[in-house]
Amino acid sequence: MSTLFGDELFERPRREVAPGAHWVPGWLTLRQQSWITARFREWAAGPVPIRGAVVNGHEMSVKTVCLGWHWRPYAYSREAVDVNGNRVLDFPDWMVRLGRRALAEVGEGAGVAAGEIYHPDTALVNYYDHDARMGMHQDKDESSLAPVVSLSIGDTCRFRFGNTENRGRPYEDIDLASGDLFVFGGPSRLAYHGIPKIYPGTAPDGCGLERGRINITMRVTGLPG
Ligand code: MD3
Ligand code: FE
Repeated sequence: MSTLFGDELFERPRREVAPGAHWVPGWLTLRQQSWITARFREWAAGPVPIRGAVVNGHEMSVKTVCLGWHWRPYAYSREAVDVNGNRVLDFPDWMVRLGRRALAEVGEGAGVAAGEIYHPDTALVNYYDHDARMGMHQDKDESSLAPVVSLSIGDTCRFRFGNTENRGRPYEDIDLASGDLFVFGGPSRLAYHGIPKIYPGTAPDGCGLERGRINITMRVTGLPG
């Protein structure tokens, strides 16, 4: 249970987990979390409904809806050719501003080219029910190495942050809770990572989500237009 002057921000201090990988526990207020959860319900309804992407003939247990550009395994496109052919929703201006605030929070201007400002143009919004998992992978479908901004809402998960060489050790397991911010820039941008476990029933009252976990990752595709 979260309390005013509770110990959670002392037990989970912000830190740089690896060069360019910044973890800021409790960054979003509950009010922000519940507002974003309400937006998630709208996005999930369409024009491209939320779905598990099919990788090598297997549907992912994690369900994904996209903004700005539609992601399918190994490619981005404006239309969801693997779902219903509809164009995805625009990337919202409020989320561009939130992404810039996230980078400012961790002082990660370094991950963005000199003299440029962060301009995320796609967001992958993932939903994890209690039994959903994401295996260890790198995010390499973007042609830009600009930072990824990650926001978590709902149940806590175990996040496995690995190395840039392979899926195995060394890695560090971190519990990501509702409201946590993570920024992956610099050398961490190509690190292997995954979600081995969701902790059911750990979503805080007031986050807007009764069950499961939402994760938003903002990215720069590097695509034109
Ligand atoms: C480290 N999502 O959508 S967010 C993904 O919680 C993805 O839904 C997970 O991995 C989730 O691809 C993890 C944390 C994350 C996202 C992108 C990264 C970590 C990253 C890109 C590079 C390095
Ligand atoms: Fe990823």
